[in-house]
Amino acid sequence: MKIALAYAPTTCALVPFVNLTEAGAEFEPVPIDTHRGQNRTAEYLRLNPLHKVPVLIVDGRVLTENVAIQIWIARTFPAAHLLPPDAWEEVQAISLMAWCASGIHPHLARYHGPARYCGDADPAAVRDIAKEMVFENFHKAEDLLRDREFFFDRFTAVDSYFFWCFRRATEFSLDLSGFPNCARHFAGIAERRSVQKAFAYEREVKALFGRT
Ligand SMILES: N[C@@H](CCC(=O)N[C@@H](CS)C(=O)NCC(=O)O)C(=O)O
Repeated sequence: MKIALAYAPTTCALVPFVNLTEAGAEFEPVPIDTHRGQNRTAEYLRLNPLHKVPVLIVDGRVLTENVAIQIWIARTFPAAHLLPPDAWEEVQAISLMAWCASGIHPHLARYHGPARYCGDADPAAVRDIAKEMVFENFHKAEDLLRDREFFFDRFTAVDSYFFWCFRRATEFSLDLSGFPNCARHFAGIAERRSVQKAFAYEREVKALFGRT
């Protein structure tokens, strides 16, 4: 099986990179320079008309949307236990990934690029609201991670997904000191070999793209 992953530094493409690595899958990351519009070329838009990363290409077939990509990885590499084996817990994990994708990520995007969401209105107001929304969601995560190393009994795809959400917030000048459980989870996941490998690859790609 030939697996390729359209990847861009600092983006949510980190999540499938980490999970494919956790699964021991052989895959080829394909670096996409979104700052230079490589996600808007005709070739890329044929893969994903919505010009987003990640895109997973499996033997020429294209899969978009992070939640679906993580489920495919978990089902294709069951030995990695990237989703809990119990049916109820499995759907709880999918619910949490959907929450990362639709409940947290859009607010992070609004905080990062408020001007895209407000026309002529004040981007600072959009940013303030986005911050409130991010924090509301991190409070939920704070409860879920109380006295826990992972969201479930062991590492799952939910951990890498939430890890990316929290990491994105650390890249903004936000005071995250009110989220000690999230910060502890973040530090623990950051130590995993899969994440260190993803960070090393990210550094490589940033250098390739001439970014610091
Ligand atoms: N719903 C998509 C969202 C992916 C997404 O927003 N990716 C961002 C990077 S984190 C992106 O590619 N942005 C570039 C663009 O929108 O042009 C998913 O969950 O996979």
